[in-house]
Amino acid sequence: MAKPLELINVRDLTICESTGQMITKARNDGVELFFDRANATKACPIGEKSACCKHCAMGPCRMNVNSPYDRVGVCGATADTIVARNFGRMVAAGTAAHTDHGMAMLELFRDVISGKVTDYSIKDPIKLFEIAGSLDIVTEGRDIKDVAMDLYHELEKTYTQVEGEIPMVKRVPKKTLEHWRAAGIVPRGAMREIMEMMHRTAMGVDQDYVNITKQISRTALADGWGGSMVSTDISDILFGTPSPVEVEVDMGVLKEDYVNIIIHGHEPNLLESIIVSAADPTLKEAAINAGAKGINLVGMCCSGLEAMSRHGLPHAGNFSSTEAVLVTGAVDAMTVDIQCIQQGLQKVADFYDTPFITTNYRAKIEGALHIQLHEHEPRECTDEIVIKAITRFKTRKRPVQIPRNKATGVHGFSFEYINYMLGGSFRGSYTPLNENIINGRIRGVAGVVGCTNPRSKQDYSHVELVKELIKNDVLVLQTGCSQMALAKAGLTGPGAAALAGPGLAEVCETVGMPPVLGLGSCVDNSRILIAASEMVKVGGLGDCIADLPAAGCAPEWMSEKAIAIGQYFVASGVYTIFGHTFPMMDGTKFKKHLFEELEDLGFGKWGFANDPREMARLMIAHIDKKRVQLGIDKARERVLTDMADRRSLDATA
Ligand code: XCC
Repeated sequence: MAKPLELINVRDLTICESTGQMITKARNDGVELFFDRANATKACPIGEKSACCKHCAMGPCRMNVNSPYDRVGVCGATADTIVARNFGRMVAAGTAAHTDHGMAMLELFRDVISGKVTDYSIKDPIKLFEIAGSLDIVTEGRDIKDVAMDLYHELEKTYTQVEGEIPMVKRVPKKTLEHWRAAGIVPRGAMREIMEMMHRTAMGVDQDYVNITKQISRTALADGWGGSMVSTDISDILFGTPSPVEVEVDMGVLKEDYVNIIIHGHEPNLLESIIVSAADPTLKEAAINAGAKGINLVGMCCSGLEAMSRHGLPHAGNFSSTEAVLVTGAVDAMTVDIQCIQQGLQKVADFYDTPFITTNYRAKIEGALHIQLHEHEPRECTDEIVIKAITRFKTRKRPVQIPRNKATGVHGFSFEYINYMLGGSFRGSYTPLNENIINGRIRGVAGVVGCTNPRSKQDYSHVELVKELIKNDVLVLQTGCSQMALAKAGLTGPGAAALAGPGLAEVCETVGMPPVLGLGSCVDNSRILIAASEMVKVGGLGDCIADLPAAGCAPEWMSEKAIAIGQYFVASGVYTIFGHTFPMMDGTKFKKHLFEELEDLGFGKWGFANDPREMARLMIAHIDKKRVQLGIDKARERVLTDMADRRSLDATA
C-alpha cells in the first residue's frame, strides 16, 4: 500500500531545496502535486515491464512478467515480439515529437526567407553557410537568400523524403555510415520511418525481434541525425548559435515585486517573441503603472534552456518543478507550447490564480486559456500574455512565497563554441580535446541528459552521477532537465573544477571551462552527436563513434522522447544507460539483443542501473575498455566522491 502522503519525507522526493519547500507549502495549502499522484498511483507492474499487447481486439494479452515464455498472445505473438513492438512504438512516438518540432522550425525558416514572416530573421548567417557547405550546397559568391532556400529544400528531405538517405548523414563518420548501410538502417525521411515503424508493429506484421530492432534503429536515427539535428541547426541560424553566458537558475530568480512570466515547453519561437514584448516600452510602463518594478521573464524545461543559452534568461527549474513553481504564488502567467506540459498544471495554476496559457494548436489543455501564436503576427499572442500577467500582478490574491535559492553557472556550449574554446579563433579544432584524451588527462566523455521523474528522487541521480564522473576525469556534456539539475547544484560554473579529478581539473583551468558543459535542450542532443563525429574525424580515437571512450546516461528518464534519444545514441555507437526503470520484461531475447548483442554487431548497447554510483561504474568501465582497445590506457583507480568534495563544492557555490 502507498504510504499516506503526509508521511512521505520531502527529502525523499527531491534534493531541490526550492521544490521541497513548495511541496511542503502545497501540502499546507491542500494542493496536490505530481509527487503525490505518483505516490497514490502505483506504477502498473505489467505496463512497467511492457508485458501487455493491445494492438488488436483479440486481446489485450497479458504476459507473465516473471516468466516471459510461459505463454504467448492469442495470435501466438511471443514475449520478444510483444516487447519489441511496444519499444518500437515508443521510439516512433519520441521521434515523431522531435521531428514534428523540427519540421515546424524548418517551416518557420522557409517563411522567414520568403518574407512571409517578418518578425524573425536570420541571426547566424555564418552557420547558415557552414551547414549549406557541409551538405554540398554551392555557397561561393551566392546571395544568402538563394543559399537559404536551397538549404530549406535540402533539409525538407529530412522529414518528407520517400527514398534515399537523409541529408545529415553526410556528417556521420565514414565507418559508422558504412556500418549503417551494411545493416540497412540509414534513414529515409522521418515520416516514412515512423510510418513503417507503426505498420511493422501492427498486428500480424513484423514478428521477428531482430528485424524489428533494425526498424527501431532506423526510426531513431531519423530523429537524432534528422529531425532533432535540423531543429538545432535551424534554431541556431534563426535565433543565434549559443555561446557561453552566465545565468542564474532556481526558483530564487522569481522576484516578488516584478511581473513574473514563466515560459515552459520546447519551441524557441514563442520565447523569442515574448522577449520582444517584455521589452516593449508601453508594456513596461503598464507593468510599472500596475505597481511592479518591471517584467521578469523566466524559463523552465527546454524552452528555458533555449532562452538561457541564447539570451542568458534566468531558469527556474526542470520538469519536476513546473507545478511547484506555481505554488510560490509569484507566477503572474505561465505560458506553454508543446511537450512535457503536464495537464495537472492547470489545476495548480487555477488554485493560485495564475493565468495558464497554451499557445500552440497542437497542445490545448482543457480549462486553460488558449492564445494561438501566429508566426506572421507573434506579438498579437505574446503582448496579450504580458497584459494578462500584468493584470494578474495587480490583483494577486494570495501571499507570495519565493524560495531564496539561486545558483549561477555558465551555459550555452554549442559544438561551434567548444571548437573555438579548445582551439582558439585561428585554429578552432577538437584536436586539443583528442590530445587530452589520448594523454589521459581526460579519461573519456560522457553525455548525461534527460528528464526528471516523480518516481525517482528529483535531481539526485543526475548530480551524484556527474560528480562521480568528473572526479574520475570524465568530461560531462549535458542537455535537458539534467543540465538544470546540475546547474542548481552549482556544478556548471568554473568553480566546479575543484571537484574534478586532477587531469580534468588541469584542462578546465587551462581552458577556463567548467567540467560540466551544458549544451541546451533535448533536441540539442544532436550537438553531442556532432561533437562525437568531430572527435572521430580529428583522429587518434578510432574510426567510428563506437570506438570512442564515451558513454551516455539518462538517470531519471520518463518520456518516450528519451527512449528515442537512447536508441539513436545506441545505434550511433554509444553505450547508453537508463536509470530507475526500463520498459522491458527481463529475461527476454529482445532485451539481450539490445543490452549485449548490438555491441557485438558494431553498435553501442543499452545498459540499466538504479544507483548513480553503479551508473558511473558501468560508464567508466566502458570508457576504460575503449581506452584499452585504442591502446591509450593507463592503469588507474576509480575514486569515489567524499565529504571533503562536498565541502569544496559548497565553498565554490
Ligand atoms: Fe525530459 Fe528532455 Fe521533458 Fe525534460 S523537458 S522532461 S523530455 S528532459 Ni525537454
